[in-house]
Amino acid sequence: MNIVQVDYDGLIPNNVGLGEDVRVKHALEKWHPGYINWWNDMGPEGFQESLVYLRTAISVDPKGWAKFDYVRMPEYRWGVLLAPQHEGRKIPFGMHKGEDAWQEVPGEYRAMLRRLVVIQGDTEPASVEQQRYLGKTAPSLYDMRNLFQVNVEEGRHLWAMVYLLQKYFGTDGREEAEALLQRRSGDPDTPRMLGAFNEKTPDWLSFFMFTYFTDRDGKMQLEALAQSGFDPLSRTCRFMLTEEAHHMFVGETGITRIIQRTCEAMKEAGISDPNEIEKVRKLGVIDLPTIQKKANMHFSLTLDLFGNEISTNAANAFHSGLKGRYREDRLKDDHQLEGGTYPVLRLIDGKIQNEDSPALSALNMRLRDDYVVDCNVGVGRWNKMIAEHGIPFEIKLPHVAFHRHIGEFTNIKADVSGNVLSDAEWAKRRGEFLPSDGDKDFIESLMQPQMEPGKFASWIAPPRVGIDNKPGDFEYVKIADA
Ligand code: BYC
Ligand code: FE
Ligand code: FE
Repeated sequence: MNIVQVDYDGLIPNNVGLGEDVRVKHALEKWHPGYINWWNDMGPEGFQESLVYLRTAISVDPKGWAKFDYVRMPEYRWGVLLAPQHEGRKIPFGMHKGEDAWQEVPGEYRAMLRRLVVIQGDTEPASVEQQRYLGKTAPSLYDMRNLFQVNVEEGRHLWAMVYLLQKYFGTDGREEAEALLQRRSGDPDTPRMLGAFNEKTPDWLSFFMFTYFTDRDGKMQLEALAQSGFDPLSRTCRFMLTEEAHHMFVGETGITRIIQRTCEAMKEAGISDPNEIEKVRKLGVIDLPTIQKKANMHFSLTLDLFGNEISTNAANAFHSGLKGRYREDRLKDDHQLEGGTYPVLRLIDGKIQNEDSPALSALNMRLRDDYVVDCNVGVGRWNKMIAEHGIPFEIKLPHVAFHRHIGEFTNIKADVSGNVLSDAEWAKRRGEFLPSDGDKDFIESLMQPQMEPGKFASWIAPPRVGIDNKPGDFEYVKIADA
């Protein structure tokens, strides 16, 4: 292991020896003002002057890498932090398996590698842009702080990718780094690269669904890139994953707390039928069927982020040693997949059925399957919470053919169980599966800010424990007058 020490003296905290790397240091210092401008324009609106109780990465030691303190977000110390290098690391998969991991960009794969880094980098600021208005409707200071924590860390993830571009990709890397600050989520002329990152995150239920489902795609993709034979990419993703865990914690516990509040309110009011939607809504909580519809929406949008089920890009990225499988290092096979097959759900003669496909071409599908398994863990916990309140309702992830815009099922309409519907049936039943205008209006009506320390909006239960073990009435954000 080397360079674990983080240098905190310069403009850019880092453990990559920027002090001695004058070229990259200058390139990043030149990029920095544009980043701050982007943050001020597109980051959390209305709270840039407020003091937020944030964790900042100050080390890459898994046991104690963060410190908590009040910070104004624009003054957050975004740093470049790589997990420690493993001496003698080998490329773990693909045609170069067993060769020394690359410390420089392998020339023949330069374009492919740059594309992966740029796509990863693009999602990070996109999510900040999507979430920029949510501070104004935060259900508590605790939740507001968590939102801002996620936002500054996504900002740091952008730094992580920009470092790779500036250090390893010369002029075109510099241009890509610039372009990452120019694209805007949802902009018709200069949109972000992947579909889900151009959608709106209009309310806090969406925010928690996004951090549960979409940040989890982040986890899966980062896990796959952490296996990369290009060692700097592997190391940067490994460290990003330690931050990512908190994002999914925010999502999972956020939904749990919403469900808890709904169930408690139903019980107090003596309502046991989850379909008594109007009665439940009168209690100022979100009915379970609406939570299900939001889950359907965010799950299906996120599945699109895995790309096509059958993908030559994915095969090439694996074959050349750039992007591995989920936890490649724990899998027991030849790590080359030349002859193997993998079952892929496809649309064959209008029917959804499994077909064995060459394993290399099916890697997007495989990662997506691993993702669905991971998603179901939290769903199980939500259902346990519902069952404990004696309410007959289960949250279920919709079928993977439901509401898709990328891949095999783009051109069909399926219901949440995977039955193919005619366009007319779909149009009639859409509101059963996805939030209707009425549902959206109702949720919006609940989005009243609660900014008193220790208080929570009507529709969400307090967390079990505070951040950094702070007491319930801790002032996580000291709101500055606008
Ligand atoms: N939207 O061969 P295919 C995160 C394009 S999230 C638009 O199947 P591939 C985060 C595709 O680009 C993780 N276009 O694609 C979460 C290709 O276009 P070209 C982000 C799409 O490459 C929350 C064409 O369709 N990281 O970190 O196998 C908050 C053919 O497709 C989409 C990564 O994704 C789409 N959804 O798979 C903050 C890792 N899907 O090149 C952050 C890096 C496909 O032919 N990315 N297309 O013009 C990759 O590994 C892959 O690019 C993808 C796509 C998995 C995304
Ligand atoms: Fe991220
Ligand atoms: Fe994240």
